[in-house]
Amino acid sequence: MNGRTVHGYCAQCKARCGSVAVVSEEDVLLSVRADPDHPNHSFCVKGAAAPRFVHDPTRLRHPMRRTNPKTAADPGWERIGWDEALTFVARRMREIAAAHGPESVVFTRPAPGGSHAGDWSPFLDRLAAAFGTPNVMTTGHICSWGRSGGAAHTFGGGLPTAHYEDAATILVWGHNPAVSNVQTWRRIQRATRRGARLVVVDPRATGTTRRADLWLRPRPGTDAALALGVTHLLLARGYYDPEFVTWWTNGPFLVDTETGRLLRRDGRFVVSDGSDEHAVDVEADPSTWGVRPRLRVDRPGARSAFSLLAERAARYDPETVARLTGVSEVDLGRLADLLANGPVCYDTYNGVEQHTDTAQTSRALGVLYALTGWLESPGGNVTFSSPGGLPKLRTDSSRRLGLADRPLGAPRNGVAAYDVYDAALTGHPYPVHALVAFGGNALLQNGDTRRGAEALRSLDLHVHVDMRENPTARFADLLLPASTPWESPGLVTGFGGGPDTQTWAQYRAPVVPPQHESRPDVEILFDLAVRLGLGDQFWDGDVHAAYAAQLEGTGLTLDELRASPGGLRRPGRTLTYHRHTRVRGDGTVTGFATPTRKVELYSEAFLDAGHDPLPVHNDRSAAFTPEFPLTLTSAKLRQYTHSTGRSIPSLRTQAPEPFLEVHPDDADTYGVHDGAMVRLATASGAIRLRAKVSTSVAAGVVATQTGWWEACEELGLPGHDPFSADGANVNLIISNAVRDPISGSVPVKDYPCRIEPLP
Ligand SMILES: Nc1nc2c(c(=O)[nH]1)N[C@H]1C(S)=C(S)[C@@H](COP(=O)(O)OP(=O)(O)OC[C@H]3O[C@@H](n4cnc5c(=O)[nH]c(N)nc54)[C@H](O)[C@@H]3O)O[C@H]1N2
Ligand SMILES: Nc1nc2c(c(=O)[nH]1)N[C@H]1C(S)=C(S)[C@@H](COP(=O)(O)OP(=O)(O)OC[C@H]3O[C@@H](n4cnc5c(=O)[nH]c(N)nc54)[C@H](O)[C@@H]3O)O[C@H]1N2
Ligand code: SF4
Ligand SMILES: [Mo]
Repeated sequence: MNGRTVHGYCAQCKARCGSVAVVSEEDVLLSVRADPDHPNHSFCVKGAAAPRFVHDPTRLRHPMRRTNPKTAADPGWERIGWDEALTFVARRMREIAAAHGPESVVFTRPAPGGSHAGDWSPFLDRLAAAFGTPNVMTTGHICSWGRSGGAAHTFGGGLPTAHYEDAATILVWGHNPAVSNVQTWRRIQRATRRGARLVVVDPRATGTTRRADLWLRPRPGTDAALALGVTHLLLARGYYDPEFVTWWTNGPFLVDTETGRLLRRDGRFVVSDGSDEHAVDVEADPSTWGVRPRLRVDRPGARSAFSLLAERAARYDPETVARLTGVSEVDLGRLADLLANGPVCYDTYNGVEQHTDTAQTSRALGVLYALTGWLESPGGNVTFSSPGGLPKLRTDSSRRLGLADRPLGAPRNGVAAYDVYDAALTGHPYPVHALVAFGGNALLQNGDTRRGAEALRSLDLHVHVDMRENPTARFADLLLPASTPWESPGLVTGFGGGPDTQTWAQYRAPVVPPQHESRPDVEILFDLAVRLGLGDQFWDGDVHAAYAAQLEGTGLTLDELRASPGGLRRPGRTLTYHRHTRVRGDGTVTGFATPTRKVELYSEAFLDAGHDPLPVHNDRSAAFTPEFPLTLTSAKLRQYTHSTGRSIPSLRTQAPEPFLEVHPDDADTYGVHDGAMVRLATASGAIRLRAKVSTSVAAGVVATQTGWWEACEELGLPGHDPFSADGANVNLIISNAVRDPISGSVPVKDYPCRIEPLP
């Protein structure tokens, strides 16, 4: 192919693969492939489809304003100019803030996991903060909270990164990296080739389970019971690390059996060495305590957290766990044996994030992992330092929607769509009047699609910036064309995942110029900030000055990065093993950033908020009635991120239609045939899908995908009406009413349903 080659990285999902693009003399993007010299040197079909994403004929071309009411099927888009559009938006945002407070303006973005929002979302957060609203709507409550915000209730920060390179046993729980992250999958495959054992916990057969040495297939939503069952075996068989647990967890701390609170003496926590009880200073290096705490303490009035955990876990004996989860006693024992064979690292994701007990499941997994003792060790889960980054603006988040109801949960990080819908429609706890959306597709990707549409119709101002007019954007007052990542700049100061990639930094110059009248999100954000009078917090609109600020502390300059378009290795260390044991200059020990400075086997914060301080399984079997006996779950497809990509022929040929995986026994029971259309119904409605009869799911479980709405004209494949029972929008039939009381997650991965054949 003729043309120039341009190095960069693909930002279409968070794998962020190093890329080499070929661009014609006319600035047409001809091809994109993996950069073999980049540490993230694998690629996927979505990245390879980049030329089509850029030059897709159905892209938005210019800013547009609605001329018809929001109840009309056709918005009556009218072309306008950028200046007019952004002047209007800034004026209306200021008016609404003056009348109702800045918190009545909500910002939103697509999930960085499946979009290029990672390139610019720090600036969106900054704009929200500078404007004075605590409300950025995200899908965090069903996406990443369990392994980031939720894990903080056990580890003090998000789940440390699995260090596959040196692991002997790799535990992947509720995650399918073979589809959802090619870089993680590359690492895991390299590790298994050198002999690491792979254990996967997933109710569905996937590319990841196919490579597993041990595949456990629990019923959806029973993961906490399974984790507690393994915990029981680790404790009963002595397969835990007594040193780590004694010195670095709050296991030895005594709990008042009356109140459930940790005992304190002069503000210090109390341990027992078997003869005496001692108050210990958790800020100090525990080797200076002068006492070796016992793990099991049971005396009248007080017991150790470890004893209480052991007692809790003993409720989950193998027979009980087999009954609750469907995992055999033999397999449960095998998993315990493999965990005894370290180093062990683990990763987890959406499979355990989308349930009514996401928070307790996150804790159950964290506690189980802590017992192995491999945290922050080579081949375990480790914390990389990340120099650089945008200085954060201080804001008051106390009025953030949802935070009063779930102070420990996902609202600490972002606002759930259902709270925005409620606020817009009921005015509770205060009204929402405006939505400023840089992408995202809330109506397709959250339950209660119809209520969501009603809420969007009620807004005084709704701006949507996107490459395409998705069904959520159709309710906007203004629709503004965004550039794809290939037309936008991007800066990464560490690619994450491993020591080789976390030290890699790269500036991506736009590979081709912005198409049509589109503009990169980062430019639009800076322009809007200046028009809102917030230019002083946005480097007076100079994006590259902001990048320079982001690079402070990295030892790199923007000029160096520009001169090395494929990226370069950042100086300095990013990984220190056993960082919790480090003693600082003032004599305090690093420890963990939890209230007890230890990994929390026992969470007093949960207790104080009215929740169980120990991990517990929430039995949802009563939700499954004779009317809705089957469990509906959902998963990602290799070809698409969420609701995007269906118009791209190279992708759509590979995954042409929405489908439902059905086990042969259920197909028999309900009269469903492979390849025939089925009606999938819940208490909230029904949709139509093509049945794929297969043992990929266990009997009693059906699985589909989200995000079906767009047509592919070239292949003659239709779109799907996301509001109709003739469509395939699974979130149309999922209600947000039942939630995890702690995190606010919704059971989109274990939802009661039934199936019927369609003529
Ligand atoms: N190709 C592609 N890649 C993506 C994305 C995409 O849309 N497409 N999205 C990105 C984003 S935002 C995210 S958050 C990640 C998500 O990445 P993943 O976590 O891999 O996403 P899922 O496929 O939703 O869920 C993972 C697995 O959980 C299993 N599962 C379902 N129910 C349960 C359960 O009850 N228990 C357990 N243990 N497992 C269960 C599913 O069968 C599935 O195989 O992927 C990112 N990468
Ligand atoms: N039932 C069920 N529901 C789910 C899930 C599930 O497994 N089951 N998964 C959940 C998960 S993990 C997630 S993360 C959410 C995803 O939810 P969302 O993030 O809302 O979904 P997307 O489809 O990725 O939204 C993409 C929209 O943003 C646009 N876009 C992409 N990148 C950019 C950009 O850089 N700039 C701008 N301006 N626009 C951009 C795209 O063109 C598209 O229109 O869905 C959640 N919903
Ligand atoms: S996995 Fe695919 S879409 Fe994601 S960054 Fe890599 S090439 Fe791009
Ligand atoms: Mo996600």
